Amino acid sequence: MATIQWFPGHMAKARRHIQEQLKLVDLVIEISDARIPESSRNPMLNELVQQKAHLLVLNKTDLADERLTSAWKNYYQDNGLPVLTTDSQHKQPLGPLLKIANEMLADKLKLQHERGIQSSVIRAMCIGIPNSGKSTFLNRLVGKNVAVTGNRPGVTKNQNWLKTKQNLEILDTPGVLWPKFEDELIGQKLALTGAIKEGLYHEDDIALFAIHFLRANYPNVIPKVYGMTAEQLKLSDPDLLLAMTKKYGYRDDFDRMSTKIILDYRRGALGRLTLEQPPVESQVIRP
Ligand SMILES: Nc1nc2c(ncn2[C@@H]2O[C@H](COP(=O)(O)OP(=O)(O)O)[C@@H](O)[C@H]2O)c(=O)[nH]1
Ligand SMILES: [Mg+2]
Repeated sequence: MATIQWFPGHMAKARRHIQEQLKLVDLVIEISDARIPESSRNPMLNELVQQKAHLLVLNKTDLADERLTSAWKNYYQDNGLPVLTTDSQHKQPLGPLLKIANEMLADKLKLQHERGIQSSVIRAMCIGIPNSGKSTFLNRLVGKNVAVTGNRPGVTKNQNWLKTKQNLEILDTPGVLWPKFEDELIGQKLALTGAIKEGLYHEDDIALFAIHFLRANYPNVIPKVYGMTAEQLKLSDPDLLLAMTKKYGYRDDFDRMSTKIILDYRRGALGRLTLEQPPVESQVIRP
């Protein structure tokens, strides 16, 4: 589905680039989309990051199901991956990020201190698939504080650091990695959330996926948002899409209706809907 975006050559290049950047940082901040926490992660990232401190940011929580966001957080943390949940479009994540980062790197910072190194700067980089919110997150972290510092000794040329108000510096260019596009269902979730470029999927396929998902998981949405009747809800997914198209006065232009459904989902007009769930044991509510 989205294979066109990532030729093997592009992937190898992205990988090499990130390997170079990784040498410069103490902490890797992986950004994924809280609506599809697992599907919006790069399949190779764990292997690339290896022994570096690695934090997962579940971003766009304003659009995700709160209960499932905390379930996903439990799930990753139970598996040894620290998690920060945020909505970087509206919230300032610097405070919570610093707290976690300083905890994660406590040993290293203590060692530096013992060696008489006064500055306890943490160097970090953001990595994620396209559209997960890397730029938004970075902007929010550094705000107007974009005091870019150029080439440090031993630092790759043209690699600039963004300073935050505290002891955190971040590479100005986030690492972009490809999503897990080989699985059709994952591709559909990526397309619905906007991680795949327009033109690389058919709107009607994605709308049908959305309709199917909504009926199975959030059955009130279609009747409530689109005013479909109990009788119409007995139709098959494609026939329901046609009925919705007619109701909106789009005649037989189901592509137009499909685009509407997709955009409605993306802007949160269908509610806060997460498209995938962690294993059930992570879904137990914890204090
Ligand atoms: N609702 C919401 N939208 C977000 C959030 N973070 C980013 N976005 C939006 O998601 C889209 C992609 O964000 P961007 O930062 O460009 O992603 P990048 O490709 O990873 O750099 C933009 O339209 C952002 O406004 C968030 O936390 N909540
Ligand atoms: Mg960006």
